[in-house]
Amino acid sequence: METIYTEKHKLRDAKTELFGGELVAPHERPSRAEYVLERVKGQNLGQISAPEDFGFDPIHAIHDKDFVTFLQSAWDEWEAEGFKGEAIPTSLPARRMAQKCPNFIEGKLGYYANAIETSISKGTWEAAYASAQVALTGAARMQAGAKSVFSLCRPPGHHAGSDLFGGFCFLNNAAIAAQSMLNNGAKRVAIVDVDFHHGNGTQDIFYDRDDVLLVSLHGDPMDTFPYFLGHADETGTGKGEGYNLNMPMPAGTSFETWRAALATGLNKVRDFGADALIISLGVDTFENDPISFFKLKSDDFSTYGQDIAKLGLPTHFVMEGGYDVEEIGINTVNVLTGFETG
Ligand code: SP5
Ligand code: ZN
Repeated sequence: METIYTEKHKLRDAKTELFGGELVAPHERPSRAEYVLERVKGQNLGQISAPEDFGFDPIHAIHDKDFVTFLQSAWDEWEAEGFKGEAIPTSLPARRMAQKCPNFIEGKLGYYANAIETSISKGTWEAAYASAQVALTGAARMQAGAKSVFSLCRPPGHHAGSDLFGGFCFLNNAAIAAQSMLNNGAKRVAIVDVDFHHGNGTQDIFYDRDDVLLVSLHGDPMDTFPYFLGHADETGTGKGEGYNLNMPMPAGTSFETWRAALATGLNKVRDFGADALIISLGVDTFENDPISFFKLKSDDFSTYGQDIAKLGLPTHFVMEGGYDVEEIGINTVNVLTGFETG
């Protein structure tokens, strides 16, 4: 399997994450991608290629123009104010408050944030743009007939909505890749989100559409991030009704239980008649993940990679979360090699 990767991810190197009331070193850090890359090389997964540049059009196909402009200039505007720390909002439009986007950067940050653990730092935009181009290059490989491809995206994307950032995400790489496939001839694309957290951004983007099926397996949002979306009764709206399947699961969920939910999701994908499958591949379901509460072991990742392969669909793996940095490479590449042997 080919891997798409660029060193530009290293430009996303924030110093702060708001965690437990403290500013700590971010869980979403550059070494994550380096562990994965080293394991891809060590297991001889296949060729590693740099992304092409598809420009802004495929990004604007998913994200509001004003939001993209905000992401591009946020750090410069923040720095110009002389603030000493990284860019974090202090005031958010809670219920009934989101009328207008303010002019001042602190207000703009609040307007566009769905979570405030994620500081915007110098280089964040450049890395987020490059990460989207990685996913677009993966999508182009699929259009060209690849059976599978791994887009080693960083920063991740599935919490980013059309005009919202947060949850360590800025641009929704998987959504951008899905739309690009649809714009280039695919009729139906399925996204199966196996990251521990609900793919709230992806859900928001495709909620009223019947050409993209989203299946998400995740920790119950009553008990974990992103808290406000991801319930089982969120099934889509309008013509999108029935094209969103959430499977929230409780703390301590075992692989056996999780695997049965995956089987349900994959059956849904089969019935949908997808031309292609995108896996939002987060490995924060691992038993030792520092911010999550499922109990998957390293071998389980190989097993579910095989399960996914049995669908027989062209499959694009897009990297999302996973924070036990020592094991993230092993667990990620186990899914990919499992898929190849499955
Ligand atoms: C892409 C991705 O996986 N994003 C996750 C963002 C999670 N951010 C909020 C983390 C809150 C952690 N609370 C930890 C409780 C630990 N017991
Ligand atoms: Zn996650």
